[in-house]
Amino acid sequence: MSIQWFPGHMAKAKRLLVEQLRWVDVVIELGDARLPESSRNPLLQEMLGDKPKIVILNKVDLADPYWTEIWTRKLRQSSPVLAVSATGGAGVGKIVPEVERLMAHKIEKWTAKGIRARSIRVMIAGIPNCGKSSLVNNLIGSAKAKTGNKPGVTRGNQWIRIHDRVELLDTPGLLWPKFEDPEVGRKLGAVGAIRDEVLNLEELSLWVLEHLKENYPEALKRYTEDVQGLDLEGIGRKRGCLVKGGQVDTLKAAQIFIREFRAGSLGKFTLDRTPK
Ligand SMILES: Nc1nc2c(ncn2[C@@H]2O[C@H](COP(=O)(O)OP(=O)(O)OP(=O)(O)O)[C@@H](O)[C@H]2O)c(=O)[nH]1
Ligand SMILES: [Mg+2]
Repeated sequence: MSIQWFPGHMAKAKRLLVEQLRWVDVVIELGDARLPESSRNPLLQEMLGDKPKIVILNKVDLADPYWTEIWTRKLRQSSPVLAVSATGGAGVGKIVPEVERLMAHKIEKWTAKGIRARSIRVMIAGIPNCGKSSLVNNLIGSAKAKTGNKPGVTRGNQWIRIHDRVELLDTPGLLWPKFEDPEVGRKLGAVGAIRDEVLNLEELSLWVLEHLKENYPEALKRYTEDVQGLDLEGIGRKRGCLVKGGQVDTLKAAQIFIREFRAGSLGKFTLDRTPK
């Protein structure tokens, strides 16, 4: 599957991010809890250098709780980690206290120098569609930042005050130009970080289907009792994607299957397994 995933607006997003970084005290690196490893942008790690950082895994409501626990423990070895649901609200209350904890030392220094403490500036960065704008909205308690169920919704950078001492910068989602491991591209496609228009949805569905057969076979029982024999035809039949002559429209079946997978209607899944 060859994917054009680094369009012009993303190169611009990267430039903007680098420019803004010098005004920023803390970076929230937002990932997708279904991909605790593959949703972390290596480009971003490079750009951040030693800037204080909190890793937040969003969409925990869609991820397998067993793996969320394992991954948060693992990631916590290198930085503070929180697992949240930006739309459901779980864990979001821990974010501002964690930012304040990270900044306590710097604020003390400001005070010692007689500098009036200014707001803490927090940048929120991550792959497209991982819920950055939703998280901003949850933190301010209103729908100020535009969100949408597809990648590439936020285009410009936007500062928003979320607390009397904290300002947040919402940024456009950023991918990196080359996936060293093709599996990472498929995983990002599966969770909706790459525009569907550039994906081969049938191929992607088959890959997701294999992953579920292997790791979450129970989830596929809704389509058939013969889970291991399930294919797009079977899903299409169950979902009524028939064309003239009783043939199955496998593209339609793939679209429905991917939509159900992403929405969590099939269950809670984590695609990144054993931490390397
Ligand atoms: N189930 C679930 N859905 C979420 C959560 N957070 C965000 N979403 C959904 O994910 C989609 C993307 O959310 P956005 O907030 O627009 O994501 P973004 O990271 O700002 O996306 P870009 O601006 O395109 O990079 C929307 O449909 C949200 O409703 C969550 O915690 N759980
Ligand atoms: Mg956004």
